[in-house]
Amino acid sequence: MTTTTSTAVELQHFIAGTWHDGSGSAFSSVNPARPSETVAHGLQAGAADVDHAMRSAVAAKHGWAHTPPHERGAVLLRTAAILEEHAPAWGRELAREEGKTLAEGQGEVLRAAQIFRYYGNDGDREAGGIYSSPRRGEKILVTRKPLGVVGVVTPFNFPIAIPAWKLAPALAYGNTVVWKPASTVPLLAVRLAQAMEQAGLPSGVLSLLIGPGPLGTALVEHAALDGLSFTGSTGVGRSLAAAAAGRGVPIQAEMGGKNAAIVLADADLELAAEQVMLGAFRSSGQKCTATSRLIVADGVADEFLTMLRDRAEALVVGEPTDHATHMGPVINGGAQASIQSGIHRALAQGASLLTGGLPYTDTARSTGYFVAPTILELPASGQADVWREELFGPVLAVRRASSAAAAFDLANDSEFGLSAALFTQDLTLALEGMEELDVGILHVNSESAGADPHVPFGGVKKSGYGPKEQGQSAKEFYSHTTTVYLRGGQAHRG
Ligand code: UN1
Repeated sequence: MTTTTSTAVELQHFIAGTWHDGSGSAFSSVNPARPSETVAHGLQAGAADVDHAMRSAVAAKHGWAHTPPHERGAVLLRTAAILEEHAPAWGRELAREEGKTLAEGQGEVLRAAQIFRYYGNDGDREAGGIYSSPRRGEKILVTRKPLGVVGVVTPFNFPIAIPAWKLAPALAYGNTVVWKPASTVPLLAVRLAQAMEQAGLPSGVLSLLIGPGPLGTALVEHAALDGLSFTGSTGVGRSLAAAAAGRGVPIQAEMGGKNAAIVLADADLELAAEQVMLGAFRSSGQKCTATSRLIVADGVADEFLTMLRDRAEALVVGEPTDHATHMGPVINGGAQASIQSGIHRALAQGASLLTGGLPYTDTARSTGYFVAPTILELPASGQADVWREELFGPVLAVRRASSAAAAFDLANDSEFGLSAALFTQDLTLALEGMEELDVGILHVNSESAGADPHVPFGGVKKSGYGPKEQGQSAKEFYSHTTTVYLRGGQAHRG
């Protein structure tokens, strides 16, 4: 469905097994490193397209739910192979459209393939349970069935991996899907839908609609929707959750984080410095799991902050598709402005700037949406919005702690509880951290970001709403149980 003009790709929407122009207004995505360069353009999907997609998902629902799980899995496995084959090219497109580095872009396409492979094989694993009954001649079975039509709303920062970890389980467990990706990164969404089309996904099982936020609202308000999975900002997640709750639709919403790295006095500082850098600055800090707070033990703070500053200053920031680059731009001008204003506010509230903070002045970077890797040390007390609010950019806020217990308290000083990274070589302190830190994901001696398809992913406190993602949690969200009391059809003899 796509034709490449000079550089820009023409976008269409995938509905009922074919590619259509949208019924909405014109839009385009741009390269955030060189915003004058259009990556893809087309017409947005509109409300009529949502209805068309939902009707096609309803029409396909029975057939897909009754397709043997092994056959559904085979489509996912073929998708994985197509993603692997195209990882070099699509990873480059991802870097061009989203701004993460080439290595991260290509790695992300391969990660999507890995997720499809995991769920592609899940039909061959257990599909329920069998229990004994307190009554003679009876067994109790717990079977699983799909929810039906599931809406999927995904953010810009992982244009193919986050869609993969929603679409793959939704489809593996027999749901049909209507998917709305972030309109800032439509091209990779198109690539993923093309891969599934080529893998033989039956018509109507997946629809892709590209458009602005209100499309997500139209989805959640559609009478045929049976479930919704969302990843994105806290504000949008809460409003979709409220709308879904009002209609009795189950929702899974993965939202904000203000994730801390805690470096205790006994930590291996080289290891910690390397991992904190990755956590804070990879993908320009645009991960819900990124490290945006650092809590460092008093005794090692000066030494550690010097190590960190030197490393941050050695990062190569620039063109994402250049192999030497460590960090690219942020997604758009709005994000750049809001991150810069968060930095200014922190300085006005008494933070001291360890490195970064200022806009780039060279021609190449000042025309793109670049933000310098920034480290801010905060005063011991007082108001500091940067300690609480997610900036979603390459900004690390630092506080010092006088003891491990004080460090854990500081880490918990957040309405969010997605992930944390704890650096220590002391097993007792690691165990204490496991007990004390209120997070959904804890990394001991590794960076705060990262996820694997076979284990639960998601936060506690206000980071998430509804069931977590991945592993067993995905099965629990994307299917429901039917408890079957099973007896034979004849009078019980003995
Ligand atoms: C990761 O840490 O590699 O939106 C993945 C996000 C998360 C995914 C993080 N849902 O950043």
